[in-house]
Amino acid sequence: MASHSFPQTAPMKRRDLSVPPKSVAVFSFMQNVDTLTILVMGKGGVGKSSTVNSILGERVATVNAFQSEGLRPMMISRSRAGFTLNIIDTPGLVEGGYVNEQALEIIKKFLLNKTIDVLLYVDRLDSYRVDNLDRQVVKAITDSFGKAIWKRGLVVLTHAQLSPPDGINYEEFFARRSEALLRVIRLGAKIRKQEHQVVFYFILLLF
Ligand SMILES: Nc1nc2c(ncn2[C@@H]2O[C@H](COP(=O)(O)OP(=O)(O)OP(=O)(O)O)[C@@H](O)[C@H]2O)c(=O)[nH]1
Ligand SMILES: [Mg+2]
Repeated sequence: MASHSFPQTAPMKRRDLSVPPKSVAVFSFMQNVDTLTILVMGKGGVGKSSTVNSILGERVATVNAFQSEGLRPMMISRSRAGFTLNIIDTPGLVEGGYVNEQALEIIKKFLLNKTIDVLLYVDRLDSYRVDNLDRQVVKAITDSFGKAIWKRGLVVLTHAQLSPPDGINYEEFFARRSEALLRVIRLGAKIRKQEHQVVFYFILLLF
């Protein structure tokens, strides 16, 4: 499949919280394609499977509040009107404070012979810090799949219905959190600032 260039997507404003998750148009910028394969990755428990379910509007991926959901990636395919959407849910890349190399290896094997059109990198909006582990996760993804994967990258922020702390308003909290995440992605993937428009925002609204 040919590569696609994505227009910059503006972060949603607070008032858009009423938009039901299913109606978030992930694919509106894709034209003249009959298949789209989305890879969903991120740390453990950040809401990857919930994101998959939310995009499809079905409960296909197992969501678990209290434990990780095993190491098997899962591809779900849906076809309609000649268009096929494949979404690959993957195990968490960080468990117990470490990058899970075994999970990465399993994902790599699973992706052999598959073309990835979009990487959804999932993290929580309601976290206040980024740390070295975030950088290591991004580095691990980059080392495994190549820097070019980030050209197809969208950052998904879950747990988006929060009240920011310390009197910070929602827009500012969103801007600071997403800038911190983008910085760590740039660092981990060794993307120069001038190149950084290869990473686009996409906010997923759940609950
Ligand atoms: N409030 C809230 N809860 C969420 C959101 N997204 C996920 N959750 C909850 O967070 C928990 C973990 O979600 P999962 O979708 O299983 O996370 P995951 O990244 O797939 O987890 P692993 O596969 O174990 O790495 C579940 O209890 C979800 O219901 C969100 O946007 N808001
Ligand atoms: Mg999961």
